[in-house]
Amino acid sequence: MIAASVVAVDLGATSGRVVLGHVDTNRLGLDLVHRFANTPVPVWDGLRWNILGLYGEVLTGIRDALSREPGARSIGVDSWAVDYALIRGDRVLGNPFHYRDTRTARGVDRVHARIPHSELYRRNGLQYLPFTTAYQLATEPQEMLGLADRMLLIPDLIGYWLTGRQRAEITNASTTGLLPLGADEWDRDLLERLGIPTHLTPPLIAPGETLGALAGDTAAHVGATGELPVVAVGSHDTASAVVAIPMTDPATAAYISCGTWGLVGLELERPVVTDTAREAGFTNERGVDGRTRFLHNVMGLWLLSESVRQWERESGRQVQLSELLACAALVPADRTAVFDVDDPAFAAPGDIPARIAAWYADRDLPAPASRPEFVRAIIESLADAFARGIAAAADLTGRTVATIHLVGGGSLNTLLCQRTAGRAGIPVIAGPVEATALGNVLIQARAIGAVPADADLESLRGLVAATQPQRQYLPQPQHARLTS
Ligand code: LFR
Repeated sequence: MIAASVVAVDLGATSGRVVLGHVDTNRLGLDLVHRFANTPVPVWDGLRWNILGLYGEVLTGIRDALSREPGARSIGVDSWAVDYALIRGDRVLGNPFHYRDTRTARGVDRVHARIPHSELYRRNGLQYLPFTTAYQLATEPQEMLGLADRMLLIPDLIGYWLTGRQRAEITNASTTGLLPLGADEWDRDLLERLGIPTHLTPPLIAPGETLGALAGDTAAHVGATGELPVVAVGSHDTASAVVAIPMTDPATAAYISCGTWGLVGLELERPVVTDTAREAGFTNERGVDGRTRFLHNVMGLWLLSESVRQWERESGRQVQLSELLACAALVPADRTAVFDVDDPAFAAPGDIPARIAAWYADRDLPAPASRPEFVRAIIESLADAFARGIAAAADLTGRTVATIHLVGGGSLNTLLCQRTAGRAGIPVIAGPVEATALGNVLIQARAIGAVPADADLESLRGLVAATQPQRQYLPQPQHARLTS
């Protein structure tokens, strides 16, 4: 097999990165080329993404990657899910909304007035999340839907701008709520019942297929010398992350993909859409190679990063999270009751510490009294939600979980990893931190032949397990003094 380099673009809700991946059958390495902040913009009518700014950063990253590695063979793009742009011809009709914009509540009411969530769940398998694309589309004025001829999810929009080709990558398309379980076509009947013009949905494309070559002007701008294909990857970031989770025994492994969100669950061969799974808030998202991501969305590191932003706003000074975490590790675990991290009160940007304090006050419980105590309460509450999520996933599927893989930014948080192992009573294997970018790289590598075309996810994960650093955390008694 030939060693190859590919370019992975990974847009997260708080930061984006462009990396070079180097792959052959025995090697998997990443070079971070360009990292940039993703700062949403509050406009009078709601919270929007600065999509053109992000695209500019993507181009800078690709140009830098190609100047470092002119022989790079392909590009793949992934991002957070559910958000979209409406397009007419080649024009984007306005900046896409952020899924944390509160207008989505109106869409939920409108959709559920026509179709209850229990019926939607049987069709699309998705847990109730107020920002699922179907609800967002229900807030669009009719004249906007009438004007548009396409809806493109964020990675599909970036792919369109890079190549001129409009497609919907299937793992991300499954987060719209408009894809029926198990079918590779849009749910036309559902679209019609929701009053969404069916022509808005682009043809689907699967991970591993080629979207198209970099368009001429773009190729010149980024310094591409030959034809450079953009390859569809698991364009939903969580789909890419799960590709790179080093689960050596998928039958007994659970995962937590922990960044802005904590996605807690299992990989299954088939969806589970029982009433109990729906009531427990479990989703069945489409994975790469037809797998099912059976998981629950937990609020994730958002609580921590948004608290830090609030403290920085208040003090006008930078807050060092690493110092806070070290202090938080010294706060006794039994000093704080856990709070419900999934309470919708924590979803929108703003003063999260005040909302946490209010959560405790509303229940006559003592609230954290210092920043380290807030941080400890967040960590304990996240670890508790993670442990409950794993137990529920096991229960709903009849599986026994022997190992929890924790990947993404959260895998660097020793206190979180330790407390998750402690609360779950199951060993946690932390890493890789850049699972999403690695998953993106691996699917490109398979598409261009740098690893065998018939390599299944287990062998791709074997490569991750053999090459990427991981750290094991064993369950410890609840009150043990923690070192970080
Ligand atoms: C993680 C993620 C989740 C999705 C949320 C919103 O980055 O993609 O999987 O539920 O963001 O898009």
